[in-house]
Parts: sequence; C-alpha cells; structure tokens
Amino acid sequence: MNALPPPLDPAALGLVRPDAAGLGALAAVVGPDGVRTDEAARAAFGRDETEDLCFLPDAVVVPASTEEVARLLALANARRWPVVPRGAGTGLSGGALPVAGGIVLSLARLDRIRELDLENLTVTAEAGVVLADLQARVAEHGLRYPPDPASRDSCQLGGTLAENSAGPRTCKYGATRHWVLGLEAVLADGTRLVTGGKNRKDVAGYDLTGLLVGSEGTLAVLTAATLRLVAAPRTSLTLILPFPTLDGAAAAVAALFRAGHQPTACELVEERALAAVGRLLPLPGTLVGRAAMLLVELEGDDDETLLGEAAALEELVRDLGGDEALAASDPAEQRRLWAIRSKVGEAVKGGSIYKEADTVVPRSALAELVRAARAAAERHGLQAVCYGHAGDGNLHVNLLKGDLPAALWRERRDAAEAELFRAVIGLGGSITGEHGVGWTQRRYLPLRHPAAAIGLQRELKRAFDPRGILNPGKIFPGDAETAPGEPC
Ligand code: 2HG
Ligand code: ZN
Repeated sequence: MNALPPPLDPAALGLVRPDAAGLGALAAVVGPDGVRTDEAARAAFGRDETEDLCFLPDAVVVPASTEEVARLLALANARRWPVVPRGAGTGLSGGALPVAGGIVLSLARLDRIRELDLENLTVTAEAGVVLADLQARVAEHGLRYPPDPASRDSCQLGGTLAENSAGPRTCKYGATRHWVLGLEAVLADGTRLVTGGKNRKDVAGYDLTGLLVGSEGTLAVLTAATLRLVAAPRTSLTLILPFPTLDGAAAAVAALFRAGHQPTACELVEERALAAVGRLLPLPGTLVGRAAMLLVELEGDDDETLLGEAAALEELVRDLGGDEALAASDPAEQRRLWAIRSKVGEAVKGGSIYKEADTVVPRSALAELVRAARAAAERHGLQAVCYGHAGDGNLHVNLLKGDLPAALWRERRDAAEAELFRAVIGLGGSITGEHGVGWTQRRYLPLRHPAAAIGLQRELKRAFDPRGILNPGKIFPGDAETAPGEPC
C-alpha cells in the first residue's frame, strides 16, 4: 500500500481508501486485468501534464463498458472510496491527480465511435476515443469536429468534455461545450444519466449537458457524447505577423476582429517566448528580436478569397506598425510556421521547473495582461513568459524556477502568481481560460467568484455527489492539505 500520506486526508473528507478486500471487490466488477495496483501503474497514473506534481493512487481501474463504470461507482459510493476519472492525462491543472489517494478510473477502454450520422451531422463517441482519431474519422466525410486542443494526438474525448477544452480554433468556433448536443454519464451512486440527444434546440428544463461539460470530473463520470459537426473548409492560409512592439500586436488583434475578419486562429507569442522557441528551432530572420508575433489562420473555400483577405489584413497590420508577413498555404510550410507557436510550451518548460497561470482577459486588455505578468514576476525575482490564444484574450503565463532553491521558488511563485491573478481580475479577467481550476488553481477561485456563487456551486456538487467521492479536492478551495505532492 501507499507509503506516503496522500496530501488530502481522505478521512477529513469522510472518505476511505480501499483495502485489499475492496480491491478484490473491484476486480469482481472489471475483471482481474481491469485493476492495477503495481508501482509502475500507480506512478504513471499518479501524474498528468501538470508541472512536477505526482500523487499515488491506491489502484488504477479500467472498465470496459458504461455498465462496468456504473457498477464500480455504485461500489465505490457505498464504500466511500475517492474516484478520480481520467482520460489520457494531458491536463494542465492537475484535474486527474488523485490527491486523496483512492481509485483512478481510466476510460481508455471505452473507445468506440458508436455512430456517425451524416443526415444530422452528428457523431456519437465514447469517452476513451482519442480526439485526433475522431477528427480523422469525420474528416473522411469532409466534416470537422472543431475543438482542437494542442494535445489532440493523445487526449481522449472524455477529458476534453470534462475540461471543456479549447485551443487555437476557439476564437472562431467556441470551446468544446458549444459542440456537445448530448451526454451519457454515470452519477456517483452508479445511476446512468442521458442528457440531450441530437436536437439542435432543446430548452426543456435546466441545461445539464452544459453543466456537466467543464465540470472537471467532480459531478459525474462522462462515458459518451453526441457532438455536432460542420463542413470542413477546403483551403487555408497561415500568416505570421511580426511586430516591433507588444502594443502594436495587441492593437492588431482588436483591429482585425473589428474590421470583420474571422480567423480560425489568432495566436500571440511575445519576445521571451520567441527567444525560447528560437533555441529549439531555427526562427525566420524577421522574427529574431521582435517584441511579439501573431499567427493568424484564415480558412475558406477558395484561395482567391483568402489571398484577398490576407492582403487586407496585412495592410491593417502595417498601419499599426507591423512588419511584413510570412504566409504559407502549402501544408508542410504551414506546419513549419505553426511549429513556431506550438513548440513554445516545450521550449519554455524544457529548461526549468515552472508554474503555469492560464490567464484570460477581455481582448482589449491583452497588452496590459503581459505587462502585469512581467511586473508581478519581476517584483518577486522571477521571469514570466507569455503566449497563447490572443483572439480569446487567453494567454498562458509561465513563471520559471530557474536555479532558485526549492523553498524560495515556492514562496516567490505563490506570491507572484497571486499578484498576477489579482491584476487579471482587475482587468476584468479570470483565473483560467481553458486549462481548468483542477488542483492548482483552486485557491484562486474566491478571487473570481463571490462567496454566494461558490456556495451555489458547492450545493450543485452535493446534489450530484452527496458523499463527495468524485475527484475530491478539486475546484473548491479550503480543504486542508497534509503534505505537498511528492516525486514518484
Ligand atoms: C497551448 O495553448 C496549450 O499550447 C498548452 O494550451 C499550453 O504550453 C502549455 O502548457
Ligand atoms: Zn492553450
């Protein structure tokens, strides 16, 4: 069994960790190969993509059907075991970390695309389907499922539903929630729940589908979803727009939407992020030493229209002090330009322990957000590196540890991050745009919501999960931690 105490004491939450007899009862539900308690599995499922955090679960359980999910939740609820639903573990706010021990429930075996309905333009798929596989399957029919987080090649549909995942295309299409017509879910006590369906409109009662999407595994286990599809555009053009000033880049973001452009993506990389990515791959000369760049993706059905739109955009950018654009419509060349944006995370985080703040502000406050991030970091002797989805006002701010001793890093990190989030709220923003509150942002929830709104959300949690077995310790602040995460 676990040598380390879990950081949240399950007993304080009214929960119990499964003992050997309990694990035997689980095996009776999912079969002996559906339960893993070996060190390797516990270590692998004890971490996700969130910084350097790791918390060992007591067991990893891998059911093969919704029926098995229902039976194992009924058992866990009766015995008050913590249950942490998990997709591929690509989350960035610790949503899938078993912080109170207990069971990690992997949905990986629920991996069927149940139906592609070409009449209604919907697809119904199970939680364990890898997002890129779903996208490829609908693309065979000239269709698109628009949500496209950076983790598309490994993340599972269920994780994207639980986190209401977003990514670069959100400025045109909206996040995952906009594309979900219905859900199949299992409640904490094992009750199966079906919400919505294939109707494009349905205002009968509260919107449970909308509530469950983005509930971070705390209200129910999502096992399948019916999703809306659209026709895929036939052609695209990628533009890189270098700027000598941050304010110029920020002004261009506001101006291009005001002028009626509707890019599929509008991404920003500021100078420190550019410098970091320049250490990983060769940057085009025009980007070296620039204060910022925008990456804009235009999509449509004919090249001529896109070229006309690109020319208008370039003129607008020049008026705001921007430099000459780089453009690509050839897929290989487009991938090369996109790499300058998509490799930033790897470049920034590769060299240092870090803390990521997933900030979002109204688009008009983008430049102020970057300045606030830099100021908060510098006041505490740290460096902030910013990049992300400028079209949504959503920037990922990475605070870097560098070679600071661990204790000093933790102290400075916490102070700088709190200061940053206070500034973000002052700008009318929020404490997370797309990565979720999870474990790492929960202490900041009271900055974002008044007590009455948090109280109401806690009541919802109690209504869905009266014993609090589902993903304990997530979203809500205030549960006592007994220890920090341990390396494992
Ligand atoms: C992105 O926008 C993703 O690239 C990941 O949201 C952000 O680097 C990250 O952590
Ligand atoms: Zn992002």
